[in-house]
Amino acid sequence: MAVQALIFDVDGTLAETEELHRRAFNEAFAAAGLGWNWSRGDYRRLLTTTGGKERIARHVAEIGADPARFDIPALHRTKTDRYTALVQAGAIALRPGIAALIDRAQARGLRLAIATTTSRPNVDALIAATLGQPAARVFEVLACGDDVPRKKPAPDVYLLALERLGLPASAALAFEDSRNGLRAALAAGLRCIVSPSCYTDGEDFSGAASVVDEFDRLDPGVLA
Ligand code: XBP
Ligand code: MG
Repeated sequence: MAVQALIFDVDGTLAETEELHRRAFNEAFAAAGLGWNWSRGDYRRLLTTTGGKERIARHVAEIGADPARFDIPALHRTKTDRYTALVQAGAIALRPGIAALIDRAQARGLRLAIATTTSRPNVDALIAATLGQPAARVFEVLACGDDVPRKKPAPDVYLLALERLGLPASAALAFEDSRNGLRAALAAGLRCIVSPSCYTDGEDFSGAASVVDEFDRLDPGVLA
């Protein structure tokens, strides 16, 4: 079936956002007086747990602390506020080829969707800061982390995006940066193009329709 919709992951795919997330986590931890500071090495390991709240909970378990001592949702709200402020201050740009790919898709009348583990405010801030318009005006469907019971690598967020598009998986193409994201897309029955990001290079992308260094290196026929 011809491609009718493109479904994009956000973090690491639309933009190299994870360093900014890491900075926002550390600023939230400092503001709470927790003395935690995630290094790049810590974060690469913790990123295999998708979802910021789940990632904090994993850290609490790893340091052997009592989870009851922490208000993780409140800590994550502080982090999200810091992250969106950093994005709104212009700290991030789209990855090479992403804006052109969105333009090409729109010119061809393809429908656009988001399927992400991140929080909705983060998507709104990123698209407003990089494309200068509300995310809901660029993407017909926005399926985000808290919209589904199970985060990636579970297929839930991609299945929700397909349901809201009213399309079968065979009519859409997914774009991802991580093995967890690829697994989620494949489990939803989607073909998936992968471009590794700074925290996912070296992961196993078996099953990807193709793996490219950057999305500006895509075969023009990929939207056929
Ligand atoms: C990547 C994630 C998110 C972000 C942090 O999402 O796993 O958890 O790291 O965002 P994507 P939150 O599916 O877009 O690659 O703190 O809002 O979870
Ligand atoms: Mg990602």
